[in-house]
Amino acid sequence: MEKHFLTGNEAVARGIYEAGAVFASAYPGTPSSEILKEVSQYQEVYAEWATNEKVSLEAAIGVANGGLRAMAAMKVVGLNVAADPFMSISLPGVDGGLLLVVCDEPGYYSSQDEQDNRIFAAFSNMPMFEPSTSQEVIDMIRDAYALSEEFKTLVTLRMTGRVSHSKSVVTFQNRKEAQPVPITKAPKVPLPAAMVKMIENAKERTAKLTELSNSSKWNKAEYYDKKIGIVASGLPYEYAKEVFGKNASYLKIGFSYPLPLKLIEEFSKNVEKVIVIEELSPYIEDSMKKSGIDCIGKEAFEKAGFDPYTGEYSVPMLKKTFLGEEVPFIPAKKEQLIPRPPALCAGCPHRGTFYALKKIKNEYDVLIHGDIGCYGLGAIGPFHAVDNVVCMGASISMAHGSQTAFDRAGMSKRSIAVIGDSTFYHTGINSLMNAAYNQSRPVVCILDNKTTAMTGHQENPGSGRLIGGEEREPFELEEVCKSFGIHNITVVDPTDLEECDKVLRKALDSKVLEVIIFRYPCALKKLTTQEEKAFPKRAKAVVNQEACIGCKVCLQSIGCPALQYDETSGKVQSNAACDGCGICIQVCPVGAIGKGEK
Ligand SMILES: Cc1ncc(C[n+]2csc(CCOP(=O)(O)OP(=O)(O)O)c2C)c(N)n1
Repeated sequence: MEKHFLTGNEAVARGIYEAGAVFASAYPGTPSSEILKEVSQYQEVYAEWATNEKVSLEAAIGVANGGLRAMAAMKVVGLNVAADPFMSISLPGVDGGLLLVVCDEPGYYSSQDEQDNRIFAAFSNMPMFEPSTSQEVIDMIRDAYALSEEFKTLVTLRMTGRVSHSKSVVTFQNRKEAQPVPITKAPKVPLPAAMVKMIENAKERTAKLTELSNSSKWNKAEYYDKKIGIVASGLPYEYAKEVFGKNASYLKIGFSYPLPLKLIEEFSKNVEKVIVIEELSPYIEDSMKKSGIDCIGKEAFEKAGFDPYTGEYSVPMLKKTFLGEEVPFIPAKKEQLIPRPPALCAGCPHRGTFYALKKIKNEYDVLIHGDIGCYGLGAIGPFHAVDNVVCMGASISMAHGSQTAFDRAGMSKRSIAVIGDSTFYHTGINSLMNAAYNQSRPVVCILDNKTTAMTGHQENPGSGRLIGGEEREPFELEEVCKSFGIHNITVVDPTDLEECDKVLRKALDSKVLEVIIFRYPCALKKLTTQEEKAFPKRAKAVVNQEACIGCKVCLQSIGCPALQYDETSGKVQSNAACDGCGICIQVCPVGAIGKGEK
């Protein structure tokens, strides 16, 4: 038995491999992104990036409907995109093993929402497991597939970012090939007559799963001192053990939907008082209180001055709340802190697009709808070129909506959408189809950096590679747009500022839907053979120290990390991070920046 040190996400890959899964699909998003790349290391499991989470789950459902084991993985808000197949599969169910891995993110370090997806399990009446260590991830996956096949239902493994990214020791087992499950004869079609039976079956399933949850090894009481009994799930269970040690007893909830309320009641009778420790919503606490089981939950944290409904829990937080112990906060020395606001990378092609958009924004009456990706940084300094962002794909639909309303109201205001290539293929494509068919006329800017940069360069239909690295012909965005009957499509190099300005002005003055594709690969992308030819390496920028007047226009207008101000000389210098995009050369008012070596 080999021992290894794995992150929760690596353990997911190992878990589905050992459990005999044959298919895995995902759309990237922190904290789940690493899962699929890890899966792709196992030859036995076919892995692919889906264009979005709904597609990913539906593909996995298809595999399970064929009697085989599959997994779909996504980040917390990915489940919103996949909510239709997720909710809809609850009644008809599946034949083969179907696992959904969803990585929640208390603290929303990189998500547009902090929702607690345990609620989704209760909403859909489908079982959920919640691991707190990497070994549990693997073992729960094995059980999840068995449960999925036995009850013909999707099973969700809900992780949180801390579990996804923390490492702990696991023991490897050999892969056990799963036998294909015979496919049920009756078609799984949600016709009204069939639904009556399906609803009955689902109720029966929930009753049986509730019994199972009450006796499951994943819901386990550990008795030490019985003055305090702690009910906890996920990582907060580990925090609680670190804080209370043997001064409390524990009921760890690992099979968290259906909740084992009988077991919780029994546990609460065996201890003097019960404390519930769970991040985000009071999912366990509310159910206990509704069932008449007395407990202390979120209010204890509130009394201690915390907001327990948002963000992560921590050991110091528990210590302060329950032991009154202040963990000393060591303030950082201000003089040692270097301000590092988030910035586009050196050489990022989005920089040119936002420089041009900012200029336009100062001159035209425009509403700029942004989207989710590295280009979200266009909303902050030095560009301030985005007015609002909602969720993936929303920029084009919002621009369509606002432009239609402005035009109907006789206003001259123009609407602009700014969206990345991966986000376009994710859901923006539907929005563009809608705008084109309904004949509205926003200006749609697609920032085509040929990759899904923000989440770590995952492939998408325009990136020219598959997950294993093999090259394939990319889709051409202009052809996709043309197929919607859009005629005004312009491709521009975002690092050519004059051209960007010209193209944007022309589009804003136009009376019809305009698509501008700002195309240049991400500075950090490993280029495909085709891209290497189309985008040859460029010479780095060099600041002529004699000519530089230290006006800082370059620093203030483009915020490039490859430029820095030297206090001693009072001049700007370029550094090794320079990628040669040449944007600084174009913004310098005195022509002090030129090209150096490649
Ligand atoms: C529903 C949903 N799924 C996934 C994510 C994670 N995510 C944030 S931005 C992004 C894609 C960014 O790629 P692209 O649009 O090409 O822009 P880039 O970062 O390359 O500029 C992803 C997958 C998310 N925020 N929401």
